[in-house]
Amino acid sequence: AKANIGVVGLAVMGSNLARNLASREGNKVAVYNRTWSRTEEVVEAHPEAGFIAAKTIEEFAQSLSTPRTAIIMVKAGKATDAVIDQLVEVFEPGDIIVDGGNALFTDTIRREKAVRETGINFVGAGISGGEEGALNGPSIMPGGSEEAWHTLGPILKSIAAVAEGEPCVTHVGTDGAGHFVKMIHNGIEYADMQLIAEAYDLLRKAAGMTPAEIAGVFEEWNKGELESYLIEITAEVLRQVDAATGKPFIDIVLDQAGSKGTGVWTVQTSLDLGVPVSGIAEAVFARSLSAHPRQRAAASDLPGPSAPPAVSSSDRDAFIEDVRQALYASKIIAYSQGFDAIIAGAEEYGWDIKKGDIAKIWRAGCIIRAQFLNRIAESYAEHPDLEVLVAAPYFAEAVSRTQEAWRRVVIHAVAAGVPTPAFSSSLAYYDGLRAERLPAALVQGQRDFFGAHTYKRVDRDGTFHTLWSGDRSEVEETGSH
Ligand code: NBP
Repeated sequence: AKANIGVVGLAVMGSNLARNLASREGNKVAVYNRTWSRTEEVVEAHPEAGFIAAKTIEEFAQSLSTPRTAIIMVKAGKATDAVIDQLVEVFEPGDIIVDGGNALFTDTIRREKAVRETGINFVGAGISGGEEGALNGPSIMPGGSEEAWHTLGPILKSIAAVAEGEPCVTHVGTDGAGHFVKMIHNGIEYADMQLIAEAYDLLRKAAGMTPAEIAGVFEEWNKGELESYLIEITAEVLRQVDAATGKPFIDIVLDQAGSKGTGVWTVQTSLDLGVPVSGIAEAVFARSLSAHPRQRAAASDLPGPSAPPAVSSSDRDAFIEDVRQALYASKIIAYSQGFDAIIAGAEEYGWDIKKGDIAKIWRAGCIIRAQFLNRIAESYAEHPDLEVLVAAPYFAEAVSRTQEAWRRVVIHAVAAGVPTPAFSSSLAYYDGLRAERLPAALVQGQRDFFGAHTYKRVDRDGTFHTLWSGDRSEVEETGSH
């Protein structure tokens, strides 16, 4: 019998995804890996999967029923291009090539265009949830054509995570839409992690709590509106004790955060789109700062506040609750900014992205899975043309309820000298967003002064310039401005 689906690339992600596919009723899975010994290893280790193992790419193509459908899970970048080139040689028009790796969405747009010219379908699919998700059910964000989705949809639905009875997969939009949304997911993940880290840092340094005590706080928070996978695992990390030293695990880990680039991509793309994703940017910058040990050593003697405020034991519970509220408010801003980037990307690239559906497919299988996403889905269901997520009734109420605590926490952090870039920048964004007048008017005045960049007036249409080096009278610009 032939296979209805194939997987190319059998490292940890590919082999887990292949096993997930094989475990679902009705699937027969063909597998191929550049290095044959790896294929042998995977096939031998998982006889229950009934894989059809292909030694060559030609054999792989022959083992698939038509339309052939293959998911590529190789290292993003050149390896993906190499595999696509090989598959295009052996596939036929109507077949479907899926890239399930972490591709940059602009690469996906380029690849989709090139592959489409051969009559073969190309689908860039963001797959979230790491190894465990690949094996047991990831959140899947496929782009590509409607035609490809027709064949691919049922297969992806069969392996995706399930949230409240619904599979965590939706056809996000054409060409690179899926990888774009996966990128934003990862950006939001960066912001969420940084915000949680700042909450921890405040409880540790400003309130003097131990990692184990803070673990207890996160466990408590995980029962309320902050309930999420990231809060849950944070409690577990903070509870962990290092076997070798008996110290809290958190204290033996080098405090230099790594990254694989999707956070940077989110920020770079958002800069190009003109979307202020300040929470995500601060999260990326916080990792960058942490990873500069020589600069940090050079600055380590610089002074902090001479009289940092103390949190007395009687104030501790109130402080903890303030931090919880600040975390929730900042989190709302991070997601609001992430959805802004999705809206801007959809407009720029012509994708019809259903925001509520994106929130729904993130409810399970991925790192940012949380109850909270239901509230986002509901907000977009009630108000499909919502200008900005934080202004949706549910979130507006949540921010109104928490913003005083948020301010107290940022003030405390500044006074105590505890860095909270994501808390602080989210609050600044919030205050900027709601401001009736922004000092952007002054910036426009400065730009007009030194560069004759012109300005608009609040009281009438037109484009104006003041003759700053002349008699300072105003002239109206005519023509092509
Ligand atoms: P890797 O990213 O480590 O890639 C290893 C695979 O790529 C092997 O199968 C290797 O074959 C193959 N490969 C390479 Br390298 N160069 C190749 C080439 N020129 N031609 C053909 N095959 C080539 O694997 P991974 O960690 O399983 O990740 C796979 C994808 O999934 C990546 O795009 C990654 O970014 C993404 N990912 C996602 C998540 C997530 O949470 N969503 C987590 C981890 C990874 P070989 O055996 O012959 O060397």
